[in-house]
Amino acid sequence: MAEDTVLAPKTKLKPKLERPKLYKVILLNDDYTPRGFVTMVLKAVFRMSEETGLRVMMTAHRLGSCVVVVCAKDIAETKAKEAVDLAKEAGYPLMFTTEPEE
Ligand code: TYC
Repeated sequence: MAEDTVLAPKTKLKPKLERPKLYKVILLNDDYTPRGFVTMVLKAVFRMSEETGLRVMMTAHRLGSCVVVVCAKDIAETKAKEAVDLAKEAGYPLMFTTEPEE
């Protein structure tokens, strides 16, 4: 091997792929949206059972907010919009927000 041959490192450095950030969809309490409507939206948009929907709705009602689901950003934003749009159509101020998980 010639003395001026440059040897390439044997191991290739794999670029580490960052894990995509997960987002929380958060249900916010308000004084106007009927409990039954909130539960219906949770069942329709987030595929919750009656029991889970009731529990999540009552948690937001008592504490002010409740995490509904944790998922990829685009899914979180789409679901939150679907849920808010259903409420708007029905004339209720029900709000869902999204935020990145720590
Ligand atoms: N607080 C509402 C009421 O008493 C019901 C409600 C629960 C609204 C949860 C929003 O995220 C909510 N009619």
